[in-house]
Amino acid sequence: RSRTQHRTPGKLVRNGEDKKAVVCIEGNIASGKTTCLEYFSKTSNIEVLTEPVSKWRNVRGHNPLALMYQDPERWGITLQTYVQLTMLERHLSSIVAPVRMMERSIFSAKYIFVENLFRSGKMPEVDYAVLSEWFDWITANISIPVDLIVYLQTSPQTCHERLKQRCREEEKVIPLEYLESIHQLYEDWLIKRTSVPLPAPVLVSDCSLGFGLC
Ligand code: DCP
Repeated sequence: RSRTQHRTPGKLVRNGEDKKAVVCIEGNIASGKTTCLEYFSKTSNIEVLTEPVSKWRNVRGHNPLALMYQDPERWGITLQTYVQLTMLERHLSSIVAPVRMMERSIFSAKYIFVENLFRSGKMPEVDYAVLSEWFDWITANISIPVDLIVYLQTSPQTCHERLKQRCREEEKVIPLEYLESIHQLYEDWLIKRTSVPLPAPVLVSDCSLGFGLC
């Protein structure tokens, strides 16, 4: 097999001269992740993977993202199962540049979004248990290398303003309280570090006034 073919994350990635770095950009909905990644996509030696949100809006003609916002109790597991699959695909895809920057991760999908649905009473316990079993199996059996987490720390109010401006159809129903819950879970995970394990060191970027590099 050629070098590029057997670039299985967690194997060659860790191998001396061929080591490649994986950076996950994390942050609330509309915190500026896409703007951040667009900046880096113009530089050389960095490959950028944006979130597979277009897939979440159209899987064989269905829109699980919209369904989840309409009725989270019924469709939360549907969306999050698909998110978990598409994020895993991203993590395991061949890395072509010395540095990979990717939007979010399989970790925040579970630790932030699934957790939020469950804690807010919008996901039945059995759905949460099944998703947790899947997540635990994946992370125990598949190497998912992450070298750095960059946390775009933004106030929920700022995210809400940006959300209203960008007007994505599915997201019109998102209230400020939803963004506050997501924010709190991110803070517990990446700042207070009181909740779940950290897969990598964290770099915090204050993005309340916009993305700093612009
Ligand atoms: N989403 C979800 N569950 C996940 C991941 C995302 O319900 N596990 C939802 C939240 C948003 C949509 O998917 O409604 C898109 O997610 P992002 O916030 O990650 O993407 P944005 O485009 O909003 O990011 P940004 O504005 O920071 O670039």
